[in-house]
Amino acid sequence: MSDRILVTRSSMPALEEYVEEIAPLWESHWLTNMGVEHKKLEMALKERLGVGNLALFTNGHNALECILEAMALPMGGEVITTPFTFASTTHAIARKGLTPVFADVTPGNLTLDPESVERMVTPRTCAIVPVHVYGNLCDVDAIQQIADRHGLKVIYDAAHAFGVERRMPDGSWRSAASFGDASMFSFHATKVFNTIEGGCVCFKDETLYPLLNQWKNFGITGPEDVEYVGGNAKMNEFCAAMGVCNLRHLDEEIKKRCAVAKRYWEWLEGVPGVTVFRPGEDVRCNYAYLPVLFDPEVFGATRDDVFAALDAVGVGARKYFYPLVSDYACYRSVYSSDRTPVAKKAASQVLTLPVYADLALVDVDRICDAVLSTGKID
Ligand code: T4K
Repeated sequence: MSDRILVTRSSMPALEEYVEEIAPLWESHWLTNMGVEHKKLEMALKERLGVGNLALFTNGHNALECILEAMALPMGGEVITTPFTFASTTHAIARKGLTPVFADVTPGNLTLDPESVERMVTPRTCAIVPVHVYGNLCDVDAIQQIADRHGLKVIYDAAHAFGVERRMPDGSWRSAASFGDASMFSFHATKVFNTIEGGCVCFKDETLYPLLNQWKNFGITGPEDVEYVGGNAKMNEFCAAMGVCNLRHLDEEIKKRCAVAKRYWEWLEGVPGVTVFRPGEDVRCNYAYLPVLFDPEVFGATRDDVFAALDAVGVGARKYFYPLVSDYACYRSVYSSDRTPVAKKAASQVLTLPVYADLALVDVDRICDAVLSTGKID
């Protein structure tokens, strides 16, 4: 392998297509503050995700902070969430003056374990923030039942789940955006669908739309009125235009990712000590990440051995998500990862292998070869 292969590579439209999309901006000189491209992308995303309410943001993190604020949760209230995630999920909760409470994940797909969530509910609990980690859908039905029983809001961190759909009992398909009270998606450059930087939130309560738009624009409610202490989290026209272009190619991108993922699974599924996560029949996957667990006792090599072996042959795998958020310097004096043993074990064994639309299958073969030669399998 001559060029280094990284864990992902941003999808981009043809340069000509993007130039055509942004050319009118040279006429209008309208570059941000909810312009034409912003409106166009919001409409297209609502249609794609099958939702009535959607607001764009500069990034997924700001979208999550904003929707948490919009839910008017009580200051200091407990929010049950997962430690097996990117820093953003927990930071958003903490930065909004709420108290993150970590429940454990299920070994089946590393999303929040509903039984563990239920055990963490106290009179101070006000919300659940589950994560569809890697695009693996949470047990949305069980989580909703818990929320309904205890009167809790459910705000999904769906940063990884754009394009993921689930088959409903009547045979119809529903996007990940349709569960809970709200779902945040990230459109960062590393995501299946990107706007360079960007994100959105989809939500059930339509009265939140003006509020979210005001909060992402300094709390301005009129030419001479500022009613809220808002921030600035508006997506600009160049990012929105990137999204408009990328959305046109999304299905093709996911199809190519699917071929890459299937090749990995052909190699790795069934290998003793190796766990891969295939989606169930009732899920349309987006193949956002390719997580693999290595059990050193059985595989004969640790996750770190595999990471080093891949690095040596020019492959930049990543340890998403190690360490657990509860082990970060900013949280570990308050939390113990021993309380979430399934998440702790997964974090010690997980490696996410490269996946992106244009990754050549021959490179997948070489990566898998390097992975398997690290283990002590006969
Ligand atoms: N919730 C969850 C569960 C999340 O995973 C994230 C973000 C969020 C919330 C917050 O959403 P945003 O506010 O970001 O919209 C990356 C991303 O920056 C971050 O968006 C993502 N999760 C996280 C899992 O991964 P890093 O620090 O690992 O990225 P970096 O710069 O090391 O890039 C990873 C690889 O991606 C590179 O090796 C090559 C490729 N790459 C990177 C960039 C920046 C590209 O191909 N193009 C690029 O422009 O955090």
